[in-house]
Amino acid sequence: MKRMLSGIKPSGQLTLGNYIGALKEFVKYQEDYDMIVFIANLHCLTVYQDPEELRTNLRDTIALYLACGLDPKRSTIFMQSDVMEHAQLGFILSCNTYLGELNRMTQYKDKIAKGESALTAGFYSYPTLMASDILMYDPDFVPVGEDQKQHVELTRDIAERFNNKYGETFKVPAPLIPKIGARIMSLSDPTKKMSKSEESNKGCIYLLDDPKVASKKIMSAVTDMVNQINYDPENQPGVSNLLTILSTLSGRSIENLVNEFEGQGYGTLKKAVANEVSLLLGDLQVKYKEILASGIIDDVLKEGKEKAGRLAGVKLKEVQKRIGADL
Ligand code: AQP
Repeated sequence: MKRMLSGIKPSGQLTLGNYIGALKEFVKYQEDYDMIVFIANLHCLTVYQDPEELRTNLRDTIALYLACGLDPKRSTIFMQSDVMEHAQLGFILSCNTYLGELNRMTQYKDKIAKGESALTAGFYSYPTLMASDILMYDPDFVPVGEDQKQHVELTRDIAERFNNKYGETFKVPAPLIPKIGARIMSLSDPTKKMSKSEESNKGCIYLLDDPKVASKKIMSAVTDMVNQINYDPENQPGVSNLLTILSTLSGRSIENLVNEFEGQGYGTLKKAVANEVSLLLGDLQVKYKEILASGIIDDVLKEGKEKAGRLAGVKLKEVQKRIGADL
């Protein structure tokens, strides 16, 4: 069985973007792949997190993983910081990564372009930790949103470099990008990605939003003056984003939706999106509450830590042997 690996950073409440671009896909993939899914809590620390909030976000993230349908019997679900080999391999890989490569990472370049001066060394080097998260488990595929493709490309370069220097050690993974929904945009600024750490939360639907609040955000989504429902991300990004959300949640093709809404106003499309999103949130939130009440989260994490820890222990030993750190 081919292996797939992915993680989500609990740097805030999970969003509809995380659901459509990642969680919904993970649940499908677990049917056909050996899925390894982790909660990337070390990655959150690149910017300050309130410890109490981080703890809450961690618990909510795991509960939402399970509520979305990830099955701990089929998939390995664990917390990154529970498997200490990640940080150790991350350092070894950072010694096989050039500064020029890190300087070219989009997220770093964006922050520099915005003139941010208080960036941490962890933020600068986190792509090497991400490479470690991936290469540790020899996955065949890494499912990612469009914005994360660059990280998988860097990971591939690091793996190839290491393999050339020290001998075949890591499988070189391929990114897997969903055809639709790889980039859900902000409702208030559809030229920007919907992000959990967005400053104003008007553009972002959180999976734990009250469905009424979520509907309001959708009804106020920014559209355009064209007054025609077309799928045209460049010229009509807001309307195209709404169509993408509706298509991914309803399972209907965009073409089919464009035909159905032909000649109708944006309000009708928004209502249809709000209904679909409300149904999703209502269902997820019932399951989320049941999971929190059942107390299974600790058991899931314990089992995940053991399963992932076994694989990581073997891989790190192999790496240590390759680099001569195994006396
Ligand atoms: N808007 C999105 N559309 C489609 N996919 C998305 N993903 C995130 N946002 C969208 C996908 O979710 C997975 C986990 O991402 P993450 O939460 O670990 O990191 P991120 O992409 O940096 O998410 P945020 O919300 O933008 O976090 P902050 O604001 O903290 O930086 C990935 O597969 C990602 O592509």
